[in-house]
Amino acid sequence: TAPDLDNKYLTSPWGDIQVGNETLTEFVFEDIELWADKPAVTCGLSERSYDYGMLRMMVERCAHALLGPLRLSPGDRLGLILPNIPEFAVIAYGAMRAGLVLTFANPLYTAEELRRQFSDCNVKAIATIEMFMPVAQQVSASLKDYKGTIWVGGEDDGTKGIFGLRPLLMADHKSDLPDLNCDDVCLVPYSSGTTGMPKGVMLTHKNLVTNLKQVQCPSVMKYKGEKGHGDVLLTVPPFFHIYGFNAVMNYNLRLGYHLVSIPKFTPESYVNCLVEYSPTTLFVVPSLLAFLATHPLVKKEHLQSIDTIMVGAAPTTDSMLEKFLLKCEKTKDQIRLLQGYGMTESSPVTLMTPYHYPYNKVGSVGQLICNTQARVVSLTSGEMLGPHKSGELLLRGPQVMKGYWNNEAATKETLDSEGWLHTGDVAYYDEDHYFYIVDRTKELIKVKGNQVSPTEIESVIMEQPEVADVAVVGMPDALAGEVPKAFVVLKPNYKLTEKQVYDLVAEKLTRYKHLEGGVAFLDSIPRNAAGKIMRNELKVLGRKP
Ligand code: AYL
Repeated sequence: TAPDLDNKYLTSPWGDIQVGNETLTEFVFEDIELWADKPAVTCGLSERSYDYGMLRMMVERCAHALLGPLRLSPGDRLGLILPNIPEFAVIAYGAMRAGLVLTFANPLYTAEELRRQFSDCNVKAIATIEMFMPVAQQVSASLKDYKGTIWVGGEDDGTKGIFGLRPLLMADHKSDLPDLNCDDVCLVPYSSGTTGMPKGVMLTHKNLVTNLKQVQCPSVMKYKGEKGHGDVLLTVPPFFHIYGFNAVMNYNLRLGYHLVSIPKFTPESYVNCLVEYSPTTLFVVPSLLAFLATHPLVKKEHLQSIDTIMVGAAPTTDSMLEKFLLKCEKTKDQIRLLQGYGMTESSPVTLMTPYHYPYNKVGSVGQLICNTQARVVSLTSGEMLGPHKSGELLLRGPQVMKGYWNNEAATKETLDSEGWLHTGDVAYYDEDHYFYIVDRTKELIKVKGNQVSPTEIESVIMEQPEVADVAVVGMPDALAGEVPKAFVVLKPNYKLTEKQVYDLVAEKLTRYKHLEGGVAFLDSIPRNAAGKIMRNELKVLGRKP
């Protein structure tokens, strides 16, 4: 199967399927009658659990309440500051059924990070839990035309515009639910894309539903069990990231599986879930695979129920996969280690290893999923490259975003006129059209699967009066994958210590964005003629002891 270079792109070996014309909530619950009494989503910490019938009823009531007492209108933005708890599903599907547009953020974000995102996309209401009520109140105070806060696990407080989720659902409000269009934007997650600050990624029902269908294509992803017949999935990827939201939560609830998750990862709570729920499938990021393979708390006995592990969101090494198999004393025939590759901008999946893939493809992120096309182009000439030649990966398909919210310039830079998404990743494909990710041309730093925008950290440091120039790059890290390191140029006669720079960032940004790679002072930042920071040079410099 030589690539047809004249054709100028590769197509999926799985062919094309019908794109989704359902709305997300409708699609997820389409087959629910087959498993209405089966557990849908469980909190592995509190053991709080809803079955499918209960979940759908709560979703329906939530949709009515959002348009009723909350006074939201279809198209309004709802911001979630929620960890992985069962009520995440209730509110997310309720919001989508009501025609609202969801945006979510890491609940450990600082007020500043949340304020920036939520005011950028005009959030009108926030849903959160008790622990984050103070930060939610702080953020909402600066939002225009704010309608109210939904307090999961809390009670009403009419004077402050606070609505307890339980009383909202118990009251069984009735409002007019709108007719929805599958081309409507329903989710705006934030991603820094190839450059700059995090931007709102406009995803439609069609984007998300089509991606579920593409991944579901039976030849691509197959679980041991039949639909809804007892497979238990343990997930760590957060529902507030596109991986956990679409590729895990929506995907598995659509198929009737039992989804177990924990709101906060600790080695003990995770191992406890392995023992308590005997999951058949794990969804992980590479740093969690490393945890399973190397942490002394995780024993061979804990891993016996597992037959499939899905790894995505950052590069995984072959040696880590081997270490994991050694730990469970299983062979590649007994545990399928599947990889997925994608971006927030593509809902997210574009490449996946098929359920049965040849052993000599270990290290590959797989093949193009249905309806997805790729080009690998030379970084210098932009020409389409043949097998085993590395270049920028471009992707096209019905799962690719509509564009960035309120940012035409960034949209134009990322989505070209022919609809190709410029990933900023360097990849090659082999003679069988398996893809391998080898590098990144974009600035993005990935810390334990989390996106870190160097621009965001740089802008915090730049605010300091002592600072003349700054550049942040990702340095390799055995556990986290990468960690950010800052290179700082001070103004003449000004002083700052490494610790002061570290603390400055730590105060403004959430934990995984802290400068664990260190701080170094330079006389100048290397820039090219166009003024662009030469990040590769800094990465080499940063490695020197
Ligand atoms: P974002 N290998 C190497 N790098 C990867 C991989 C992978 N398997 N997956 C994602 N990346 C990097 O928006 C790559 O640089 O989406 C890419 O451009 O947070 C960037 O991460 C996108 O980061 C799944 C499960 C895809 C998860 C995802 C990833 C969603 C992350 C398919 O099945």
